[in-house]
Amino acid sequence: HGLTTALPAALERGEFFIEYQPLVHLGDGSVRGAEALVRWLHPQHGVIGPDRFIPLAEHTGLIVPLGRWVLEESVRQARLWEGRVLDGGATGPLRVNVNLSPMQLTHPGLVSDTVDILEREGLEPGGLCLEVTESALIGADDDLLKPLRRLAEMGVDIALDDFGTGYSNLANLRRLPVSVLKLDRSFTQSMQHFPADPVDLKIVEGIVSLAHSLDLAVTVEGVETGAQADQLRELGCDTAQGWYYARPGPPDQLHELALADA
Ligand code: G
Ligand code: G
Ligand code: MN
Ligand code: NA
Repeated sequence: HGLTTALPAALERGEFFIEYQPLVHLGDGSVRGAEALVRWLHPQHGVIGPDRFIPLAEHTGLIVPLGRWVLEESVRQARLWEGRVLDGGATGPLRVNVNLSPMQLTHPGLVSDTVDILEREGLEPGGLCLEVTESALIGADDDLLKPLRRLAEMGVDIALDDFGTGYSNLANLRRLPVSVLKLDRSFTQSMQHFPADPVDLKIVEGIVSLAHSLDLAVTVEGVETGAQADQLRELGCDTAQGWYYARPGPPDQLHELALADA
């Protein structure tokens, strides 16, 4: 309908923008990077969230050029943060996480586009993490995994997003070129009540222990309270994201937070 047909012109006119939600190290509270979350500033409807237009862009294939724009913009931003935080005395660079749709995974230009963008902007591959949902990789064959494997070999991190929402085949994790598990928000929400459901605690504990034994880092989403952060830290999670730390916001929010605790 209307929004779908307006998407290509919106991309041409530069109506998309990106907000960044900080990723915080649970051990010491330092800001380590951010997830890039795209929005559409529609001239009539105002700001439209990705849940409303990403499915439309996937349906028409516009997700490929839109995703490439998000990647380019995010990598450029990570490079800008790098200069600002290192000059400001922070201990390390800020990394950027970018979401990939399933259709981008099967697009033949994924690896070369990513390499081109990293080289053009001058960002080390380790400054980028690509998030792929668990459901996109369920039952993935080698052809689908090959580009991700190439990127991982170059040093780009791959995160398994929304982990635990699909019918997780834990044994399958071994063959995926991922280095980060992003535990779905639903696990964090189950820790809202005190005492938390002991079975949920056991499940998270088990996932963390499995992830660490496979050399995967664990990021938790949707952290809204300090009590949740404490609980998740105790369970061994490495990194957290959520309103407790910051809402998604403009790029300057990130280096300001990073420098505030530097
Ligand atoms: O920003 P918000 O929390 O409303 O994001 C909702 C969903 O949109 C998230 O699941 C996120 O993964 C997805 N999303 C946000 N930005 C992008 C993007 O650039 N590409 C893709 N494929 N998904 C995105
Ligand atoms: O990639 P993903 O779909 O997980 O994107 C994160 C989504 O979760 C975004 O829509 C973001 O606005 C939302 N979100 C981020 N932090 C929180 C939080 O602490 N609580 C809740 N309920 N949602 C959050
Ligand atoms: Mn994500
Ligand atoms: Na997610």
